Amino acid sequence: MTALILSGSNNIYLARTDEGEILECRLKGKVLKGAEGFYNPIAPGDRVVLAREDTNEGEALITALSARRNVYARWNQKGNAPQLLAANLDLILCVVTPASPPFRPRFLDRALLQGDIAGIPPVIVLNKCDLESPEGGDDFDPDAAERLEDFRRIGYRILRVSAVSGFGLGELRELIGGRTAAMVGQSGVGKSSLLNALSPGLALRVGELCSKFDRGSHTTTMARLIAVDAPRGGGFVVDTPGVRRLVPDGTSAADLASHFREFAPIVGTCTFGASCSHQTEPGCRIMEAVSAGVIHEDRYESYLRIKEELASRSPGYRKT
Ligand SMILES: Nc1nc2c(ncn2[C@@H]2O[C@H](COP(=O)(O)OP(=O)(O)O)[C@@H](O)[C@H]2O)c(=O)[nH]1
Ligand SMILES: [Mg+2]
Ligand SMILES: [Zn+2]
Repeated sequence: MTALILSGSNNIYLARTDEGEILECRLKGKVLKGAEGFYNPIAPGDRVVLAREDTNEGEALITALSARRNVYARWNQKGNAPQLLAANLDLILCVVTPASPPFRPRFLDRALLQGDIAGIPPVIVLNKCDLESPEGGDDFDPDAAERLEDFRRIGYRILRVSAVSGFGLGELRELIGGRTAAMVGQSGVGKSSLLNALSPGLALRVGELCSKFDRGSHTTTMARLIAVDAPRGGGFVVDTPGVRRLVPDGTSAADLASHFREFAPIVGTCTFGASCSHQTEPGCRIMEAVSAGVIHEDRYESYLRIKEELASRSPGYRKT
């Protein structure tokens, strides 16, 4: 029997079988083929094969993992391994706010970068639009507005919503319909509130199941996949826990520039070609683009910081 993983922690997973039954699952044996090398073997969005022999009512064993289309991961520094946040996604919803908490473009750079590495298209979701004053004044820091406008300029779609007022939720629902999406964003931006606003009944049901099956406090700290009423047969959204730092996984210092959307068409045109570090060389088209304002200097700063992180990491990164 096959099933979709909804959530998991401490080697206990919740899975929904194709017949719609929710089962509490454990891995059969220590090793799961296809899950090697990751900090955590299974993530919400994974499809698995279950067996029910020798298990209690409502329980099953995970015997196999279906091949993944993609994974949205981050580098877990403590574990020195990539950590899965979600698998088999059609869309990354990068949730940000104009205020409370303040807009953090560097976090957004990282969330967008990881989407590019994984080959999963992102949409920027600006929640708490009810906090924006009409003049763009008090609550929405002008620097944040300017940075957000630059993300639009380089080609990212920005969807303005409010979980509180309901503004933009129809458009968000339309976007999610028929897809599996993951919400990524700092703690407090309103990921859980958006999910509850989109699907109050369903979110509540999943919440009840989590508290029934999960021991202790893990409920609030784990990613969970939730069904949302939406067009095209509905959608699934993974609510990822508040990730404080998003350290990229699946690229190297040398490949990093090609994963920055507005850098990508320029990479390779530098005088020193593919060997250009984009930091000191004469004839560097990336640095010229920064001077010309084609690349925002904050994006270049993000690029340099992430590159340094990648360069200092042990070479055993996962190649995607
Ligand atoms: N004003 C306003 N507050 C919101 C909105 N969405 C969420 N909040 C509040 O922001 C806080 C954090 O929300 P939560 O959903 O827990 O954020 P998460 O950590 O990203 O899941 C809560 O106090 C929410 O009530 C919104 O659209 N507007
Ligand atoms: Mg939350
Ligand atoms: Zn260069």
